[in-house]
Amino acid sequence: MSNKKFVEETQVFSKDLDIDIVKKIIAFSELSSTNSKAKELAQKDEPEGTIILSEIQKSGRGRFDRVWESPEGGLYLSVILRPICKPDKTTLLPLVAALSVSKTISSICDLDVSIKWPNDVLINGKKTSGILLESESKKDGLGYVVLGIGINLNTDADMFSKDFAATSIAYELGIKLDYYGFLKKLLLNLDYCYRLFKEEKYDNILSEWKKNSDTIGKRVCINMPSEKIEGKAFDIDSSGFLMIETNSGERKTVTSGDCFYIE
Ligand code: BT5
Repeated sequence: MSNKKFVEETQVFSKDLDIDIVKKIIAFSELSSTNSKAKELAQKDEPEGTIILSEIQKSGRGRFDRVWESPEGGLYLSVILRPICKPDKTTLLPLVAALSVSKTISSICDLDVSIKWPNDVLINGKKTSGILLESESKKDGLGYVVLGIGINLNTDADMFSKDFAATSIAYELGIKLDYYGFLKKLLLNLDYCYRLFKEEKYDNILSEWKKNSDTIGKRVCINMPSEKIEGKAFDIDSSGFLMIETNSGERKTVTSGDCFYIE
């Protein structure tokens, strides 16, 4: 797929798509970042359900302003959401996205798929997908959330730099997958998981997340900008934060950071 063809094919794909969460898909052959474009549009009152899709990204972003490598073959999208919920519940939205990705991959193959807290989706222990949530709240509480999802779908494994353990679904499976077939399944899962969120079925989200994750029960090291915590991950709380029992038996709740398994 390249350039104009991608935009046209996406228009054809989205024409008869009947999925609640998808109000409109705006496709680009190239963007700096789908999250940046989605934020720009959200600030101009673009409604919930607008999805920005790009064939490649020139400056894809991860958390803490890190780079998300976004070559051809990957799936890069950002969804504009305007959730009506208590602000402290928006921390569950990255889990909603990771759960949707994990369910989608698991539904099409028999690979070892797992979510590593907070929202990395791994295949055979290597990172295949990442989630970036960016939001703006207003005094009246009605802001926006941009949920960015990057998935290494058909990306050639040699496209990634060697500094981190990445893989793609196609590499692990040994075959390339139909881009739009996968996208449709992903949007259906996102629709299902976001509906749970809108219906305040937070416990269902948390329990499904736990079923799809292998972090709980593991010994972990969490790197945060100002400190490092080591211990056993024993649960996630109602906000999706990781609960850890440190080596000295102290219980701590971690809101964000990078998680490494140490066993
Ligand atoms: C993430 O950040 O994992 C969030 C990535 C979100 C990307 C999507 S794509 C659509 C939307 N538009 C954007 O601009 N972003 C979102 P984080 O947990 O900080 O992980 C970043 C780290 O993952 C990097 O520092 C690398 O170590 C590694 N990495 C970078 N590119 C990767 C890739 N394609 N596959 C696997 N790992 C990667």
